Amino acid sequence: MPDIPREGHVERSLALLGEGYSFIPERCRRLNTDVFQVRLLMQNTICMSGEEAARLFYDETRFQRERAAPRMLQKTLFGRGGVQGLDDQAHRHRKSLFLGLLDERAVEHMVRLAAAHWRCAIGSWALQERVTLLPEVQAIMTRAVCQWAGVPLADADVLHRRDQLAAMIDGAGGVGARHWKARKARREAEAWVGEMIAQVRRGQLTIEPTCALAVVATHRDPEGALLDERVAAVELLNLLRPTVAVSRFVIYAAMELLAHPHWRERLQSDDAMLEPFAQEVRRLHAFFPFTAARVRTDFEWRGYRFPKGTRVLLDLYGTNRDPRLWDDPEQFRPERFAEWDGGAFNFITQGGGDVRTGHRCPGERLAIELLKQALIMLTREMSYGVPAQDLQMPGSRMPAQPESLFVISDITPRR
Ligand code: MYR
Repeated sequence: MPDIPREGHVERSLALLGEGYSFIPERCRRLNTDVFQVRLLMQNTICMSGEEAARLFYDETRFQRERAAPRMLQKTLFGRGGVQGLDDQAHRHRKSLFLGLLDERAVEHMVRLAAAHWRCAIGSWALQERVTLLPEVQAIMTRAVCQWAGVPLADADVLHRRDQLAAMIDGAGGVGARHWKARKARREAEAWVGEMIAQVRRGQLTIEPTCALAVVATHRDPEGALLDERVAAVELLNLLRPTVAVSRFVIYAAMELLAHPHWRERLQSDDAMLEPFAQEVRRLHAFFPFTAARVRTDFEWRGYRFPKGTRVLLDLYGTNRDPRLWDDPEQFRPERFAEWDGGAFNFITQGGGDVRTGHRCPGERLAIELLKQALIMLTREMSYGVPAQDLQMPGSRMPAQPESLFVISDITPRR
């Protein structure tokens, strides 16, 4: 049996951090393959890209999530004991907690809350010469998701909590100061929401029993036990943090509106194109570059052997730009979504497969709706200028962001 193509035996973690989003797709192109192996984080690691690779990756008889996430991501982005690292029945049970909380009504509710916070923010931006959009939108999302979740958040604390939630995302792909800031943010945020969970359980915090804070605090595992307080904190943060992460899609959307002014005009009145525009933003800007699993038992795929225990990375970013799946993949063309087949494995910004049973992100619909609503705000409810600034987004920077964080000026509410 041939060996999976390999790029030497030398440790490549620094190359991964240096090359960022292009690390997997560029090697697939160079080695002319959908699968290759490389040494990362001192372990032999299999990297895969493309629709068929995604289909394989989400086959739970072949892959598990336990011990899949690198430690640096556990300490920053994910925490320990959360839904991302569970398998089988334990995963399905925990996942049902998220699916129940993020149903259609919940999405509508969060979008309504976000709209109200957008309107307040636009009013206050009008009084300033310039504002930096990424942290501003992160503040809007922080307010909206905390209100939705029943998490008490005083006005005076909004920026502090926003910065903590944003740091866990920002530091996930960083080393040095960014990484340490993210670890500190996670420790502090877990303590913050952990204390709230304890208060709910002791009956010291009276909240709506259906809100996310109460539901997570009282959730029981399949054996009927309450979640460990720290694990409950990790899961509550799994609702708060990714909602704040949607702010990045908003910034990428603002950049695409700037690059394609005819779309700004079109979205002012064409409701039907909000979703295709949002989807095209998410396709091109999959800011979580890859996701990880481990081989559950030895198996063979395309004549290659996948040994049990090997870490496998699935290329989310490159699959979304695969020329076998997308015409002119580098072009921003929302119309392509009129013809998209809705495939579960060819557009995998937030994972692939079936959201109800597998590891696809349960907040994907929420992300799309929050992004559509942000597009309404940016195109219909305000006008603004974009002063000269450095809008470059180096592909080596994970998660991606424009250098300037997108500054806008001359903001006028239009409602
Ligand atoms: C969330 O779970 O909060 C949403 C996704 C956030 C994505 C953050 C992307 C970080 C880049 C990770 C690079 C990994 C390098 C080893």
